[in-house]
Amino acid sequence: MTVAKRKSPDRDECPDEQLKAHRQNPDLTRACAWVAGFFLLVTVLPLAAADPPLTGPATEKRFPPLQVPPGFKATLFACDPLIEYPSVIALGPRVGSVFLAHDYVTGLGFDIVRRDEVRLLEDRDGDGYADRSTVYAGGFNSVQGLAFHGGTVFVMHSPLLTALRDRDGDGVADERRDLLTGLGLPPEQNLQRLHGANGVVLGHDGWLYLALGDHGCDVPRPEGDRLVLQGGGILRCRPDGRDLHIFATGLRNIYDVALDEDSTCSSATTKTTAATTRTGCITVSSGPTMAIRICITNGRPKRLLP
Ligand SMILES: [Ca+2]
Ligand SMILES: [Ca+2]
Repeated sequence: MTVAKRKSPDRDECPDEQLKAHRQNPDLTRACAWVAGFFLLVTVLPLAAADPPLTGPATEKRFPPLQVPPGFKATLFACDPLIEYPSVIALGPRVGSVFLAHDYVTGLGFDIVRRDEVRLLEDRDGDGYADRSTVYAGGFNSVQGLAFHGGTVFVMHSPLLTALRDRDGDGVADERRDLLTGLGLPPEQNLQRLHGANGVVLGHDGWLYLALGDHGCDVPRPEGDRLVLQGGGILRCRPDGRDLHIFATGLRNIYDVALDEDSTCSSATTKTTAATTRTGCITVSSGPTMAIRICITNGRPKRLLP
């Protein structure tokens, strides 16, 4: 049984015709080849330029490596153009996702030319590098505190504490409520945009802990009265803004707050004298023996005194 080979027009016919044409007019053939090559380059180069990932092993070479303790590894999860002017981050709704604030209000100078955004940053293919950045919500003052818990994103942006939710799961907030106002000063009255409302964290006890710089607060409480604090401190309220009260004072100008397993708050502060400005840590213990322990060093916490 013989099988007839299928004749390929590309391999058998075209070369003969091309050879014939080349013999008749070699200059024209060479010109056509150059034109074809040029269009091939024009077609391929933009595709190649658009393909490289926005963040990945290659982009890490743009930044000096971090020095980390033995057993740790630091990688660059995201950089520009995925993110710009990042001020705070919080864990996101899925593995490999974080919420992040773009602080244009502080990052672009004294004039407010653009309001802040909360973005959802995602590593969708699981390679350890972010590959998508989308606007979750916009129109904020200088965002300096962010927390995600139970489907709600809490945003601290003086003078507001705002709660966001994405009810339909499309990655964009569709519900927004200002829970509190009067935390620090609005950006129009505070050109440096510091010393106001900053860190927010949801405690293991169900309370929201709010860090406040030394601009203090004057908050109309949902219950109908006001909470006034002169100076910095840590406030506490329910996740819907009710029951706001002062958790700790005497902390001067703190920035951010963190909790350990015993709901002991830690924060950072500065102490300025005529000669120096020093930064250190504060711990605030709650409960029946509530105590404030302050230890200010040159950036290195010492053993805290009772
Ligand atoms: Ca990725
Ligand atoms: Ca939505």
